[in-house]
Amino acid sequence: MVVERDQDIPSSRVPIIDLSNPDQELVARAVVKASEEWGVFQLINHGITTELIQRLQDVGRRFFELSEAEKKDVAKLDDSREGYARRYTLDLEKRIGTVDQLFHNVWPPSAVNYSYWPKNPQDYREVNEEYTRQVKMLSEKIMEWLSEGLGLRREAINEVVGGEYLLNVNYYLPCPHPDVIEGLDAHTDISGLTLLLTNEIPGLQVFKDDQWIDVEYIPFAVIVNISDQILRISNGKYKSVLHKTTVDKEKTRMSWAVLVRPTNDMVVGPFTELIGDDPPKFKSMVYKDYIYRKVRNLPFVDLDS
Ligand SMILES: O=C(O)CCC(=O)C(=O)O
Repeated sequence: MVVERDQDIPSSRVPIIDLSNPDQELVARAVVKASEEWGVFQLINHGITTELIQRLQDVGRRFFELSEAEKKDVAKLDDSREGYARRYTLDLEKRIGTVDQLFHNVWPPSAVNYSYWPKNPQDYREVNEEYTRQVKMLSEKIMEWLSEGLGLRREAINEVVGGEYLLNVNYYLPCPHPDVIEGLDAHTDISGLTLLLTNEIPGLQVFKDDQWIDVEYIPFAVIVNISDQILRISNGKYKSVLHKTTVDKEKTRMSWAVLVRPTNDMVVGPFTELIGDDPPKFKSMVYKDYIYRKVRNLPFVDLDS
């Protein structure tokens, strides 16, 4: 397949980029353009095998289909980011958001706590470790292109935002009343970059040009969201995409998000090379302080100019 639609992107369609195109400079330019204009794109022929994706989705689905009692073996504890929990939110229009979620770190080994990884299915760990290896190579390639797109060394972005990888599996039960129930309410991701797989049930929407746009389901495509920390280090050149999810009336929707994020103590702010005569658009912040403010909805106006 050739690179398609990345030179002339219709405004209502999330860019689709074919990584198998031998012209890798064209691919790199398409990734940079999509990150500047959309903050989201879909990758096809990305090198992660269909078989591995099917196995990842199979072990994830089998975990969520266990009884509540069995899933509680990996329950999230109060002060932990990791573990299994059901999440409820209420948005400004009083719609209830609900999703079952499993979080656990997948890389580096020093950040991995296997007590949060399901023991059932038995091949859960092996499959997730192999997926982590492959998705990490893909994310590093994307970060190289994004660094070069800023005129920087290719390792520059990875050195700041590539410190940890956190897996978040979302399980959205169907609901016949989509007018009152949604999945995740509108948000941008706190991390640097998110690489997302979904099952065949559509439901992801992204905000662009004042409207919500459905992200079409492309089998085995990896959806890439640029997130807050890449927005900040690029001094606003790359967008952090606002997105939300809906639930299906009849079928369970699932997604697997790998969040590529700085280590807690990393100071994140615009690269000095990108600052010209104007003051930087964002102040530098320790990543854990950024998380603290964002999860509590504390304002950033005193920090971002
Ligand atoms: O389920 C999806 O498609 C998106 C998930 C998401 O936005 C998230 O995990 O932050």
